Amino acid sequence: MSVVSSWEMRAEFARSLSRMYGAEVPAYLDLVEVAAQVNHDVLARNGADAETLGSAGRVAEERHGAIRVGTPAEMRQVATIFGGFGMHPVGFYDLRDAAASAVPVVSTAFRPVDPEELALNPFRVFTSMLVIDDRRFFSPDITARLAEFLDARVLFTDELVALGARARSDGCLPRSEADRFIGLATAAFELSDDPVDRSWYAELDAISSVAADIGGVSTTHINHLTPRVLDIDDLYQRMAARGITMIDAIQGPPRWAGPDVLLRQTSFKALAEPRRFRADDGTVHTDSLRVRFGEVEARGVALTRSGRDLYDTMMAEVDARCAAQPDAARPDIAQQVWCENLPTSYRELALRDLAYFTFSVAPEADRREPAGRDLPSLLGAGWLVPHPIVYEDFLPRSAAGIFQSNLSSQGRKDTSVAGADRSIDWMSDILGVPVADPYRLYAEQRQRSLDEVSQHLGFTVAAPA
Ligand code: OOG
Ligand code: NI
Repeated sequence: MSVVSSWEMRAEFARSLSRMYGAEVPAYLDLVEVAAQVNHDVLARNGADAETLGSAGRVAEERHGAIRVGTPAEMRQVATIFGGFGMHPVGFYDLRDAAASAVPVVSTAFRPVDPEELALNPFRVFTSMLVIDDRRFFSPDITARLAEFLDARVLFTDELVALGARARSDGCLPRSEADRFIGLATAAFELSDDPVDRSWYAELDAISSVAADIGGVSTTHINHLTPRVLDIDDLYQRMAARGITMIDAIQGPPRWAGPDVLLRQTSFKALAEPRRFRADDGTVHTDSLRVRFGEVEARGVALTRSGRDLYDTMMAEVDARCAAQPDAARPDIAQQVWCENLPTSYRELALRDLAYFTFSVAPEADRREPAGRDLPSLLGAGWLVPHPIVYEDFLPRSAAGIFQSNLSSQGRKDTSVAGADRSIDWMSDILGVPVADPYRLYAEQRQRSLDEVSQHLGFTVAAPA
C-alpha cells in the first residue's frame, strides 16, 4: 500500500488551504497571480542569481499562513496536527510588547526545520495564542468569561488530532488516511458559518479586536496566506495599479542596493466579509467583519545575533531620524541608514559574522595565499564561497505591524499594571514539544557545512566564536 510522507502531506495541505482561501478571499488570487508575474520577471532578468535564496520551484510554492487560538489545550492540539505535517515550533514572539495597540497574544511558528525538508516544501504557519489573564488588557471578570467560552468550544475533532499524532510519530500515513487528514485539517481552518454572538464580540472588540477575533467566535480560521515574491516593491506597485488598497508601507528592511536581509512584508487591508450574527433576542442576521487580509513577503539572508543587534539598532536609528525630520520619507531615511551601516556584499556579511552562510570550496585557480586557516582568512583569500542561508522565521515588530494595520480599533492597554509572564519555556511546556531557537538551527546548518568543507580541505575550519 502506498504511504504519503510528511513533506508530501505538507505540500498537499498547503495547496489545499490555498484553494480554500482563494475561494473564500478572491483578492488572494490576485496576489498570487501578481506574485507569480513578478517572480517570472525577476527570474528572466536575473537568471541563476534570482535563485540564491531558494529555487524557483520552492519559491513559487512557498506560503505561510497565520492562525490564532485561545487556550493551551488548543495550542497543544495545533502542535500535534502540524507535527503530522513535519512542522515544528520555532521561535517565541511576544507581540504584547511589540505592538502599541492591544495585541494580547504570544506566538510561535510551525515549520520544517531540516534544510532538505525546507527545500521540499517550506510551508509554515505563524500561530498566536491569546493571553487571557493579562491584566493590561483583561479584567478578572472578562478572563473568567473568556475561559468559560474557550473551554466550551471544540476547534479540532478527535479524529483530526489522532491522525496528526499518528502522522507525527510515523512520519507518514497510508494514502486514504493522508487524504482524510488533509481534508479535516483544511476544514478546521475554514471560515465558519456559525452565528457570532453580537454583544460578546462587541464587548471583546472594545478591548482588543484580536481578542474578539479569537475569543469572540466558536471556531478558528486561517487569517491570511502569504505567497513569497522576489521583488516586493514591484509587487506593491502592481497591486496598487490594480486598484487594491495596500497598507501604507512595506514592513521590515528598506529597499537598497545591498543584500536582502531577514524579511520584508506588506499586505492589503482586510476586506469586509459577510458573517452571521446572533442578537441578544436570539434573532440571526447577516452583517460583515473585516478580519482577513492578504499579505506577501520577500525573504533575505538570516542574521546572526550580532547581525540582528545591528538590525535593531538601525531600525531604532531610522525611527529617531524620522521623528527628527517629520517631512522626510521613511524609506529614504532607512536606505541611508542601511548604506551607512550594513555591508554591501554577502562576503562582507560573512567576514563580519553578521549573517549565516553555508560554504563551498572554490576551484584552486581562484584561491590566493591565505593569511591563516581561519574562516575570515579563507574567505578573504577566495578559498571559500559563502552561500546565504535564507531567513525562515518572522519579525515581531513586522508581525505586530501586520496585526495593527488590520485592527478595527486600537483597543485598550493599561500599562500601569504588570503583564502575565510568558516565555519560550512556557510555550514548550504547553505544546509538549520543545520550541526550537531559530539561531541554533541556523548555526547548526552552518556547522554542518563547515564540517564538510573541513573534510574536503583536510583541516578544521572553525565557525566564528
Ligand atoms: C499573524 C501576524 C504575523 C507575519 O507574517 O508576521 C504574521 C496574524 O495576523 O495572526 O503572520
Ligand atoms: Ni503573515
